[in-house]
Amino acid sequence: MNKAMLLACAAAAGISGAAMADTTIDFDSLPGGTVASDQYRALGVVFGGNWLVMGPGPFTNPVTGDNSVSIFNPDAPGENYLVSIDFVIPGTDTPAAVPFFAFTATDASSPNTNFFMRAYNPQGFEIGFAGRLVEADGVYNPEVDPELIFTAPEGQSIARIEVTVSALEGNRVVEGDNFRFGPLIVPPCGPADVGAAGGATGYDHVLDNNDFIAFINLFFAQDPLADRGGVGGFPGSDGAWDNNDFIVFINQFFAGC
Ligand SMILES: [Ca+2]
Ligand SMILES: [Ca+2]
Ligand SMILES: [Ca+2]
Ligand SMILES: [Ca+2]
Repeated sequence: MNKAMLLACAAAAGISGAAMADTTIDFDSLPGGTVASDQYRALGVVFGGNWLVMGPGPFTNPVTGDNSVSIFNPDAPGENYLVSIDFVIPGTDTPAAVPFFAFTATDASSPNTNFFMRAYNPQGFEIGFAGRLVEADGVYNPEVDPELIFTAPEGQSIARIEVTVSALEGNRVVEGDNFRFGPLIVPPCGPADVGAAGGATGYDHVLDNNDFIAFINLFFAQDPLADRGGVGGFPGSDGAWDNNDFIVFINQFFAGC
């Protein structure tokens, strides 16, 4: 391969990397000893449970920078433990979702500690997981500490992650670094969320007048999205656009998110 082709390949790789628009939380901006919780809301992430920032120090195993994060039960390190991650629209309480996440577990207190990250969609259903057994060698070694990556199946997204640390014996502590995810999207607020600002067709995780305007437009355009009711006002499409569709839409609207 000649030099021009190499440069072209490098440029193409750079473009595809940038297009992913992912975000990495490296825990390096928080002092060691801090529990990560709400500090990354501006990035769209809220940590739940004991995500204890570690470092800098000789017994810390970060992937990048000086800091890592450890997960364990602060009251009983010898017990199995569960923590969580919820995605939000940056700086708000509005739920959000992502198509993928990644995290690198770098060390454990006990050999063969089970580390699992389970992904839940905006409706609360588990859609998959990433996990592995983590050794207790006391070092970060990329050859044995690969980045764990989970990508949502086609048509799905990840709103919440539950992380478990478990082992047969010894302390249940897993250390890791670089929580990576993206890009954040706003999931619909239930089936009635068919409108956004200005009455435009779409969704914005808010149920308001815009959804009525958008629904009425969809109805008169005989859009399949508006055919959601049949005889008797029961949910389901019947190939007719009539009063039954309004009954179902109004019920869905008042049912909320
Ligand atoms: Ca770090
Ligand atoms: Ca390791
Ligand atoms: Ca809406
Ligand atoms: Ca109908």
